[in-house]
This record gives sequence, C-alpha cells and structure tokens, in this order.
Amino acid sequence: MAFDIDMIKAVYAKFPERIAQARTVVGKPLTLAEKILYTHLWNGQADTAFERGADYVDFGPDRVAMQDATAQMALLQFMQAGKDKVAVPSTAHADHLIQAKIGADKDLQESLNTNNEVFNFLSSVCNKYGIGFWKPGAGIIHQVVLENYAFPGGMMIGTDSHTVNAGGLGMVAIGVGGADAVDVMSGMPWELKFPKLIGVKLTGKLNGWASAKDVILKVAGILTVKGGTGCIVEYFGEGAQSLSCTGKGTICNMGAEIGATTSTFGYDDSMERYLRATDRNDVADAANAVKEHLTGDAEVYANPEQYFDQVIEINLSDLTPHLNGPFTPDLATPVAEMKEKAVANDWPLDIEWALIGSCTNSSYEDLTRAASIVEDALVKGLEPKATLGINPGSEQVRFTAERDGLLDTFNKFESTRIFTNACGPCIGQWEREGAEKQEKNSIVHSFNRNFAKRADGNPNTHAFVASPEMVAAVAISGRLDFNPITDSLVNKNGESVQLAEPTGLELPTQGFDVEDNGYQAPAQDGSGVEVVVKEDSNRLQLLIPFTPWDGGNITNAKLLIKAEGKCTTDHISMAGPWLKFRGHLDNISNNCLIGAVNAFGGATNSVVNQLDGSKDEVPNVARAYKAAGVDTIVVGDHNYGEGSSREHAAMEPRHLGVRAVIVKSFARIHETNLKKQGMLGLTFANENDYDLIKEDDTFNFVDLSEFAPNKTLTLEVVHADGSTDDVVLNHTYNAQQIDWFKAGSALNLIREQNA
Ligand code: MIC
Ligand code: SF4
Repeated sequence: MAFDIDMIKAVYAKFPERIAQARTVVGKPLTLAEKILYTHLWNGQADTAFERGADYVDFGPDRVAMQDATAQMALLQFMQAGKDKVAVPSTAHADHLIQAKIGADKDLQESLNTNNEVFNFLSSVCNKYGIGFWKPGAGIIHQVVLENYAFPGGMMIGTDSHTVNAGGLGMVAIGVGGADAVDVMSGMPWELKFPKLIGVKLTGKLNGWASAKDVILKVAGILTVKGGTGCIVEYFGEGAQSLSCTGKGTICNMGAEIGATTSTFGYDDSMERYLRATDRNDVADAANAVKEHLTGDAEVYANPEQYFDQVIEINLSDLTPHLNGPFTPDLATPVAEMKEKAVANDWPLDIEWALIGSCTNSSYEDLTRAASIVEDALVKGLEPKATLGINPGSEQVRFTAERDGLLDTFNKFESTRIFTNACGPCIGQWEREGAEKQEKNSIVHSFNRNFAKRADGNPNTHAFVASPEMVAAVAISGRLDFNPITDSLVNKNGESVQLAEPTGLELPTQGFDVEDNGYQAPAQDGSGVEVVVKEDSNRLQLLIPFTPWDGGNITNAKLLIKAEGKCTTDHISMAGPWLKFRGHLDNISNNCLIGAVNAFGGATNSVVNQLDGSKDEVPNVARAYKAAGVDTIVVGDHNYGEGSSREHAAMEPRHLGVRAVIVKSFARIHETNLKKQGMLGLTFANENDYDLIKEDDTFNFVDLSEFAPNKTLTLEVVHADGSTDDVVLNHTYNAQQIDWFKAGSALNLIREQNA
C-alpha cells in the first residue's frame, strides 16, 4: 500500500472539473504540464489563463521532500515559522552525508559515528513536526521518492535540484531552496513564474548500446546548461512510451542540468508496471480511473508546434551512446567521436575509476544492464582496467540486486567496491586515494553533474557522464575513447573479443524485496519531542534573523569578487568536505565563493581587500568588510548559481554582508534563493556593463527607495580615478518579493505574520 493514498485520491477527485475549467479559460487543448499546474492552483479553479514565462502564480504542491544536506537549513527555518506540524506530507532523507571509502558497511558506520549529532537532529525534528525520516543507508532521496511517494499528475517540491526525477512517474516535481519548502510545510502558497513549455517528441525505439541516459545527454547537448531555464520539458510520442519508468526518471533527473524547472512524461503502461512492482496497486488503480487527465491532450501531441514554445524531435532508433564532459554536463560527444575529440582537447584517455550510481542512474534496471556487461566480460576472459564503484539507489534496489546475484556479478571483478546506498562520490563524499596530488586524470560516471572538483576535490579530474552500461564498458577497457560498438579488446588468453550489447530487466522478475527499508514514521503527537541544538556545536547553529532593509540606498559598497565564467553553486558553496557544516551558517560561510574564478587575475579564493590593499581568501575579506561596516556586492557571468538548490549559496554571502549579486543571468533556483534570503539579485540590462566593473570600484545604489516591479534600478559605479558610470539593472521581483527584501528575508515576513 502506498503512503498518503487518501491525499492522492483527493488530488485525483479534483482533476476532471479543474481540467475542464482550465481548458475553457486557456481556450485550447492542454499539455500534461498545464493540466498539473492548473489543477494545483492555490486558489482552486482556474479563472484566468496565465502568461507563460511572465505571470507569477501561487500553487499548492501535494508534498515536500528534503535531503539531509539541505533539510538541516530548511528545518532550522521551519522551526522559526511557529507551526506545530507540517501542512502537507513531507519526508527527509539521509543520503548526502555518507562518504564512500572502503565499502558499504564500514562507510555507513563511519558516517553514523561522525554525523550522529546531525542525524539525531533530523530524526527528532521530523518526529516532532510529523515528517517521515529515511535513515542513513535507506537510499538516495530521489530513488526513494520514486519508489514510494511520486504519483502521476502530482505536484511536489523538494530541497534538491534533482527532485525533478519524479517526472519519471508523471509528476511536476520541482527543486527549490529550503525557504520555499518552509512556505509549503507551513501551509502557505508556493509561488512560481508560470513556466514556458518545451515539447520533446520521441519517436522510434532504443536499441543496442543506446539508453535513456543518452536521450538526456543528447538533449543537454542541444539545449545547453541554460536552455531549459524557466521551462518545463514534456516528453511524448511512441518513443516515450517505450521507455521504462526509471529510464524516464533518468531523463527527467538530468533536466536539472539544462536548467529546466522540471520535466515530465504522460502516464502510461510503464508507470503502471512500476507502481504495481513497488507495491502501489492502489495508486495505479486510482491513476487508471483518471487516465485521460494524466497525459497531454491528443491534439497537443499531434500538433506540438501549436502548443509548446519549442519542440525538439529525437528518433530513439538512431540514438547512439554519448559521453558528456568534462567539467560541464552539456558538452555532448557521441562515443564514436570521442577518440578524435579527446586527443584534440588533450583529455586524459586512461581511466582509473568508473562509477555507477547517483539519483540519476541507480535503479534495478540500471544495475542489470551494467551487470550484463560485466557478465559478458567475465565469460570472455576480460579483466577490468579501471575500478568499478557502485552506489545502489535504495536499500530496496540493493537488497533485490543482492538476492538476484547482481552484486555478486559486480564483485567477480576483484577490484569492485560496492558503496552505501547514498550519493557518495556524486557529491564529493569520496575519499579517493591520491586525489590530493591533483594529477590530471579522467573518470567516467553515470551521475548527472561533472563540475570541477565535484567528485574527488581534484580540479584536474576530468569527469565524463555516461549510461551505467557505458561506464561498465569503459571500466573494462580502461579507455575514455573506447567504442564498444566497433572496438575489440584483448582478453587474458591474448584473443581479440568484443563486448556484447547490454541487456537488462526493467523490473525484477521475482518482484522487489527488502528487509528493513530504513523508514522512520513520525510520532502521532510530536509536541513532547525535544529538539536539541547545542550552543557550542560546530555542526548546527540556530538561525539569527537577517536584518531588515533600513529604507536607504546601499552606498559606498565594495566589490567582494567579480566572478568570471562558470560559477555554479558548487563554486559558491562547495560540497564534499563542507557538507558537514550545512547546519551551521557561520561555519559553512568559510567556503563562500572559494571556487569562483576572480575575473582579475584568474585565481580562485584570492581577492583584494580594498580597505588595506591586502590579498586574502574570499570569506576572510568578506568578514573584514563586514567588521568594518562596509557593504559588498558580488558580480557574475551567465547562468550564475547553476546546479544545486542549496540555499547556503545565498545565505552565506548574505551572512557575510553581501547586499547585491549582479550578474549577466541567473539559474532559476539560485535567483529565488537570493530573493528569499533578502538579497538583491539583479542582472545587467546591458550585458557588456559587466566589463565596466573594476576591482577597486565603489558602488552606490541611487534609487532603491523606488524599488518596484517591472522597473529598473540604477547603480552608480565610481572608479578609482573618480570617473563614474551609471549601470542599469534589471530584476524580476514582484511586489511580494520586494517585501521579502524589505523585511530582510521571506522568513522574517512569515514570522511577523505568525506572531
Ligand atoms: C547536488 O547534486 O548538487 C546536490 C548536493 O544534491 C544539491 C543539493 C545540495 O547542495 O545539498 C542539489 O542538487 O540541489
Ligand atoms: Fe545526491 Fe548526486 Fe543526486 Fe545530488 S545529484 S541528490 S548529490 S546523487
């Protein structure tokens, strides 16, 4: 039986009427994304058609998901909201804080020892406020959500950018910062700019070495890391229906890498099979009863150009495996072209590590396809040249894979390491031997992100993203440029052999099984539960509200850093070793912008303190300005804040005295996080004005008292020689968001309202 089945039935009960009404106001057939959005309006029935990409709309999501590294901050904020219980079903998942080093059991025990305080905090907060808690080892948030909570036609938000994974089960699931989660858990509306819609028509059928992963690797190559910004991507067509449910999850998951608000697929047989296999006949039956509402209207899919803002068509029959990278997930290379491209770019060809896992590709099907390659290699007398590391997605997947002999197969390669059911190397929780030497090297993995330093902290590790079966093939060959379709390998008898095409099982033939899934249900009445945050803790710190706006202009501000090129949330607030401070704002602020490249000189974590001319690390300089009462600004390039939902990337600069972040363009979640935390997130009206900003400039806002929706702001830039430039700045704040700025943060406003 499914969790929260009554809630799901109640959602479906509203569908027929609300969708009919939405079709009337919109005046044409509806896409699936529109159906889900219009059925989840905070105000109930639609009475107006929203302008895509323009109107801010209040929604009422059905549920909230959080993971340990973001839940700490989300729940510290929720504790300030003055509520006794969460308003919608919510869960927290302990998955990010477990390091991969020796192997599952030892690593998990080590994590329990070192993160005990945080896990206890999460467990007790969840217990107190009615939140389901998935304990360390239970699995990666998005696999656990897909297995237990996602449902076709539902709307969910989650404090992790890959919440979008649940689109594989036909949801509109959106990654957000913790402050957004606090809104929904407090019973308030959740606001989103009505997204634009991209339709991806899939024809044909995957064959040979091509997999669902290659669909999104290709889409990423077409749309780039910012091509999906502000959009929902809806997949449809006979090709879409031919994909497994977890394969659809993989595609939706990596929609985060093109900046998409989310991605989704219409309800179909593959989803029904998955629901039934994961013990949710009740959800499948309920979904079947409203089936026509859980997919786009037929007219839409017949003439997509008339209904979507952009349409892409991919023929799955022609798709070949890809490797995306290094350093960015949109640098797509068909495997057949890798030889030439790698040599031309001087990418290291030898591979030492090949990693399978992450929320993107850790399903049962993924493991079976990768295992089929290993099995074939064993039969053909091949030994792996690289080490295979595997993180199963959930305890249910791991237990079943063990029962069915898949883990044994992987372990037949002596070097294989089976790590915990957790994020592990995907988020830098990987004690890779020798990484500190910072040698230039390449790795392949089935994860989604491959930003510099992300997996092992080494800036010279070139990480390439591929399907699990390709990762297995690369592990065996030890070569980045190995093309399993054409290349042969020499086995231990000196014979030349070729790997067979992968085969896999969509779902376990004997069904899933698990002994202890790692779930902790919350107390019925949590009022007596005590939540402990020790005053001297270096892991957890109660939040002190940010200072409200004083009504004046920000003047005499200094430049903390002008970041050049890619500046993702990994650059702004690095993960890996810093994850341990995610519940302690002051401590984690010591990683603020340490990965950003200084436009003046190209170094990282080295900026000039204009007060005394010295050079120091970014957080130190920020603290020096703050101590001297000098405001600061940060300047950045395109797609600033790409990647994660971590609101630390907004809270840290806020905590350290940064008042405005001014960039060429923002990634969606980060821009919202800045607004929520009472910061000014602004964009250059004229992109070239980025070039005007000098290291020793002084900045004066001149018209902040007139801060209003749809009205530009002006920044006076005073150069060291006394000359000035007026820079026009755009923003996307609506009236309520301006109130957040005025109050010092969105949370300050909630607190005022609940007082
Ligand atoms: C990631 O993949 O970058 C993370 C770690 O899951 C983040 C969340 C975080 O920073 O805690 C994300 O994707 O939102
Ligand atoms: Fe975890 Fe990696 Fe997925 Fe983020 S992308 S949730 S770190 S597995």
